[in-house]
Amino acid sequence: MSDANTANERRSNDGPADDREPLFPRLPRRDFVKAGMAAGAIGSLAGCTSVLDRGSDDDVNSSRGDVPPGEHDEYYAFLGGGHSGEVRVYGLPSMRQLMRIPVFGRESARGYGYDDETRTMLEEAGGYSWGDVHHPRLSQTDNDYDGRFAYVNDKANGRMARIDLTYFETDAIVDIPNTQGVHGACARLPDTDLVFGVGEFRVPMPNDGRDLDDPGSYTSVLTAIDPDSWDVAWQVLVDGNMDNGDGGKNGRWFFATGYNSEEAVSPSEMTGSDTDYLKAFDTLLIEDAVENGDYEEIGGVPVVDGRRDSPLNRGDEPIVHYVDVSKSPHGVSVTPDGKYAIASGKLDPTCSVVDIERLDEVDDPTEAIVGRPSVGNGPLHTAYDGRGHAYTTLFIDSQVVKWDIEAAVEAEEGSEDPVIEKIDVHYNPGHLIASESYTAEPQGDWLISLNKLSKDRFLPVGPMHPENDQLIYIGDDEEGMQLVKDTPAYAEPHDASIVKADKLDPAAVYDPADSDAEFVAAGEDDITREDGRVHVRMTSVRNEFGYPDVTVTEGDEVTFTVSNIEETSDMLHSLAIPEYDINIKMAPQETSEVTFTADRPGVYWMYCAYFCSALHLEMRARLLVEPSG
Ligand code: RUQ
Ligand code: CUA
Repeated sequence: MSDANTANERRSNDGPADDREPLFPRLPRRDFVKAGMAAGAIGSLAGCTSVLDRGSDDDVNSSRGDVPPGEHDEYYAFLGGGHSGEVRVYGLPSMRQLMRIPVFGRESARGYGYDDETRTMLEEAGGYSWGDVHHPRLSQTDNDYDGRFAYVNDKANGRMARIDLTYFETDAIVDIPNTQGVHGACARLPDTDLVFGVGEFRVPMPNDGRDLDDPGSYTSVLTAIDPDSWDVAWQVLVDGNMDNGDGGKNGRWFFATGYNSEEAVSPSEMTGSDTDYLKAFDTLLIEDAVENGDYEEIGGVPVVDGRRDSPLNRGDEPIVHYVDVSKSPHGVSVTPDGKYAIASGKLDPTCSVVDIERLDEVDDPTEAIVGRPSVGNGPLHTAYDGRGHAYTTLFIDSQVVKWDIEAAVEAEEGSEDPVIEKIDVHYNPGHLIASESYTAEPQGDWLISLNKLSKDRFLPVGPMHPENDQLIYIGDDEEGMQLVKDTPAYAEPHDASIVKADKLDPAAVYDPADSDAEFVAAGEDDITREDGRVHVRMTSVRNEFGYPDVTVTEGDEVTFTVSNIEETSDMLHSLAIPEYDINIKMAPQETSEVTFTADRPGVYWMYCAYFCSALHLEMRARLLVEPSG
């Protein structure tokens, strides 16, 4: 770790290399140094971040990864959008943003949260207006992507959501009881028969006003969700905070890192201990416990006690193995061959390599740690290329380190020998992801480093900077890692998943049977009125709605069911109703529905908000609300 002197020396090297006026004022160097503060409360680590001596041009290869206009990418990348509450879809290697999928917040271009179906879904999932998406994971069959679903967490409001990859749309959200902050999101593999949400913040159980200031009694839970019904199947109560998670590849193990084994409530107390737990959940034994009735029902779901002193953890078949790993581990990921779970140290420069099979053989779970290489400062997350290499982000050093997994098992604890190479990234990387790293067979060509800070990399846009997702080519072990692209990203991507494009099969138009509402075919437009309820069923097609005028009475409850009867892909329409805060979108063959109370008399132009043809502006109709009485 560099000391303060070094940091000062580097600071004095400030400024452009020549005397020309910079086009844009460079940031004062102290702002760069501040970046290290992002290490959080661990202020003493702040000086470790240096931005000078960075990014030698040798490591840059900007011609690789070109995708000419009109050509398609080889991969999709799904990135968690952080507190924007959405998932972003990029093409790889172009890093072009292809789509945004709103998940936990309303989004008007898609009518998400505006039409009856998605509005009800958001309301039933707690009615929160935002979420914090970190970890998009994709469904797998036989440890390979099957193109069906993506799953994401809401760290803020303790929810998990499912995205249908036929339509690239959120199709289910569950508001998880007994938890605050669901962080890690992942599945039991090989066949995604359970999806997990890793509870982070410890709270009283149940959190109903009891034990307010008795932190010792707070707990966190791991939640298992049925991937089909999207209901909570069971939960396990554990000691300490949890953080990230990953599933083993053989249908049994699930791993979660944790910090705060101290069970404290202030940052300084949370980092007191030199070790924290990696928890290895034996999900089959937990399912047995649920089956045998060894649980308590809390918040409507079965909760199994997995705390260290639980009767279920006595004897030689504990349901949760508490593996002591170095201080406050953050990321954990299972190697493609399913042999090891690797936890990254965060506040310790090592990664812990846990031999999964050994968990059954050892008395002290800590003996299952078979390697502990020293990789650099602030190791956060680890990805794989399928050639036996691990790639770990070094948050404090602003680097990605490539190291050899088996060499780490051979080497002495704390050895730097397994390290093959480091590349500078810009700056302070959180997650990284390699192509299909979460499957049994990663391609080993591309890696994205999701950097928290971009600082000076882009044109300044005010005090809030974009983040920087950097594309790195890792396909050539001789040449080494090559930085290919910087991509500015709106706050704030966390984890990502990269999948071969041909494993997905997105629909070009809707199957009318997949809409909740009944399709309105050409010529079937109709209006029914009954007891102050008006139901308008109408079509939309270039360049008109089924009715040029709809007249209702002030106070009526009005439902518009609108089908887009186009069969041409990419020909969307919407129904926007000004001053009623409505915009619902209809993709080809899709039917959307919106219900509202017409409580303001007057004329309201309903229009299509998608530029669908030369007569798009003319695509409108009047809502006439007659004064009552
Ligand atoms: S986390 S930057 Cu929410 Cu996956 Cu580590
Ligand atoms: Cu339809 Cu514009």
